[in-house]
Amino acid sequence: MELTYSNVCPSDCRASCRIKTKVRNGKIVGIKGDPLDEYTKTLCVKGYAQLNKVYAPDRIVHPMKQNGKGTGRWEQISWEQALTEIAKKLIAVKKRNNNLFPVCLNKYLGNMGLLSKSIEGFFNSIGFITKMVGSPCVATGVSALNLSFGKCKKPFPEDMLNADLIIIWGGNPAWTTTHQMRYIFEAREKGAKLVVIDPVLTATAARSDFYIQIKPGRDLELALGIAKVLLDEDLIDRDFLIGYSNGWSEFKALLEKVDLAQIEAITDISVVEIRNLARLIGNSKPMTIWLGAGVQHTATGGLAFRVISALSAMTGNIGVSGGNIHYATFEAWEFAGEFASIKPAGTTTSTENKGEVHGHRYIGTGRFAELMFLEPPIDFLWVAYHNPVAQAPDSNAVKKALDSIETVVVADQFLTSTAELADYFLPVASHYEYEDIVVSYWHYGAAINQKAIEPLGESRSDFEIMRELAIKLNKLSPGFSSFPVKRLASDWLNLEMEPQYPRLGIADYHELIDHYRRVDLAEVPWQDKKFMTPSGKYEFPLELALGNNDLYVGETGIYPFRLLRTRNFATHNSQYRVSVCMKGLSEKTRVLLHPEIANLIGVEEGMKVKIYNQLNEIVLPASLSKSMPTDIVVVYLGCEFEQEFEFNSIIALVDTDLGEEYADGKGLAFNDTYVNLVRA
Ligand SMILES: Nc1nc2c(c(=O)[nH]1)N[C@H]1C(S)=C(S)[C@@H](COP(=O)(O)OP(=O)(O)OC[C@H]3O[C@@H](n4cnc5c(=O)[nH]c(N)nc54)[C@H](O)[C@@H]3O)O[C@H]1N2
Ligand SMILES: Nc1nc2c(c(=O)[nH]1)N[C@H]1C(S)=C(S)[C@@H](COP(=O)(O)OP(=O)(O)OC[C@H]3O[C@@H](n4cnc5c(=O)[nH]c(N)nc54)[C@H](O)[C@@H]3O)O[C@H]1N2
Ligand SMILES: [Mo]
Repeated sequence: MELTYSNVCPSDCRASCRIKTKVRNGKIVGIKGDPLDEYTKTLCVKGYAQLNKVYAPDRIVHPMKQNGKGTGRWEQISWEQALTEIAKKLIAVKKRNNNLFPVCLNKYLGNMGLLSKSIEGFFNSIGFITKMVGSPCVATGVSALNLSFGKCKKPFPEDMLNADLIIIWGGNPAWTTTHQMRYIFEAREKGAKLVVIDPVLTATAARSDFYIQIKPGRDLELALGIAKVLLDEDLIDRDFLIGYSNGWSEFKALLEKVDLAQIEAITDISVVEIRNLARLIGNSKPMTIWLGAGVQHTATGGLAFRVISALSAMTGNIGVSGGNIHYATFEAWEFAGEFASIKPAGTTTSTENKGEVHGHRYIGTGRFAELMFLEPPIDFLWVAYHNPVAQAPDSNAVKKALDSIETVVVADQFLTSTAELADYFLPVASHYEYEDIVVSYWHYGAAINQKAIEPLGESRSDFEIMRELAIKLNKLSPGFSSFPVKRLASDWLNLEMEPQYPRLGIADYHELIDHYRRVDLAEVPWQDKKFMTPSGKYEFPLELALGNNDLYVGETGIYPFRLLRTRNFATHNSQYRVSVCMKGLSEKTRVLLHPEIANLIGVEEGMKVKIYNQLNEIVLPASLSKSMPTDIVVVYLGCEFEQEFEFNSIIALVDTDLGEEYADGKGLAFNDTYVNLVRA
């Protein structure tokens, strides 16, 4: 018998594709894009590969215990044993310390389904713990836009069709946001121009009308140069500046002092080129800017975002159709907060913080070196929806921390490099194996994810794992957890979705099976020009003190090349790389460099290069390209399956300039890593 189900890809991705899943005799036999969703009606290469990923031979579907971290001596154990032992550890920690601060949660966005919040719910239910919070991804960018606009809003993705000029600044949608390319191409056919600003001639840059090869981390200076020309040549919108912005006169005074020759010297972009770009920006109406991950992963990324957004404000491109900033919006995620507001058993004193029970100890995500020095120290770590050994900066520091923690539990589908250092591996079900809901932070589409097949082997959803653990804890130590274990997953979904129902025009989330719905955010944000800042106006960044251009220059003396690790079309962060299904598709990991550098160190195409810095050294074959700048090298993220190393072991933990405004901690400047090269 063949049945069709509605699913949705829960990856941390802009697309959140709706999927139609064909199931025969309990097995998935086909997946394709759901035609109901005009935006994501076809899937990306990773999406189609999910069919193989679900049944991949290396997927782990039984709980396991490792006899000595990193030894590989795993034994299959029962859920009963796994949950009992883990529960006993938690009870012991509390007994020993009288609190649960030695328990740490490290979670990110490996799955954006609503039920993922059950993990926070569970930990809230047992007490105040240590949480690694913030975002390795958007913290800097969201903070910056929050400061400028009061809230990070964006237009409908289709609004790009109305633009006369599209600037893609530090992003590579041809690989990371493929669905959007259709609209970019269509806008171009209608006459819009496409500008790409990226140190690398990416697949997106290759399709642009104008490509600016910027030096990494010099976006702030380029944006200031453009703003200076806009001012000098009177390409500004006075009505917006006078009526709806704050701090313009100070910002203007600052621009008056900007020396274009100095900007040219810093950015290596000629004054002529800066002028041309500024004129294009000033004379194209409407103009829209896409802000990608590249800029915000640099030390001055936050300020750069603010000055780049100021280009839109100065030219009157805010609040107009075809204008604005395309980044992300978490306004689409205003759920009831049921999981977040679970209070620990027996607690009455708790203050509200961002709708969440407060009292936990917080530490920024990725800060594993600091984690090791907390007092009281961490004895128990739960990792879910995240692969920090592969993705956090300084992998060796992460490994050291994992090694030092008494009990590490990793919930995942695959034995990731983080899981290799766990004591317990809990096998989670794939999204085809339980019901959930995903709402997109890019196009605000809300989609149901139906249970299409039974969980493989003994795998369980994270929600079931947390619920069962709460039951087990209370059996061993009555009252340990206040998690409402009787509530079914569907009850939770209904409760969390309640505030969303009127915004989606539905009364029950099952209506999403047959109906395409988007959260009712405005197609074009800020049309009323009422900003959500304290002043109610668009805020220019006043903290900017010019002359202080070298906020962070890295260790360029010893390590002359800047290293960028960027995303690959065939992998998703660290995912798909350990899965056999992507072998052969994902290109071999190579270090991309300019022939001049290759010549300097005496290597030819395919020969091995040692990339090294203060953290580590890595050997990779060279791939030569004249399109590369002569002072940077690039490695594509997530291609290193079958490699013996973690690439992030050479990536430094460098703070960005912003992040707290969104996520209790600074963002991560992955792209401020410097290396040297030598023939291996
Ligand atoms: N296929 C695929 N899609 C994905 C992902 C994936 O891993 N694979 N990951 C998802 C996630 S988590 C995210 S955050 C998004 C990210 O989506 P994008 O923003 O498109 O991310 P990147 O590929 O990191 O692109 C960043 C670009 O910035 C450039 N860059 C680096 N440093 C600088 C700089 O200092 N200035 C400027 N102007 N540019 C710079 C890089 O060369 C790169 O081309 O993609 C999502 N989609
Ligand atoms: N050098 C460098 N490092 C970077 C970046 C960079 O540009 N350069 N980019 C950063 C960015 S933007 C991001 S977003 C981060 C991403 O870093 P991560 O969040 O670690 O991303 P993934 O590698 O996708 O890991 C997600 C993990 O969740 C697992 N998973 C999937 N579904 C589920 C589920 O339902 N339950 C559970 N328990 N697990 C599940 C997957 O199998 C996978 O192991 O990486 C950051 N790291
Ligand atoms: Mo990300």
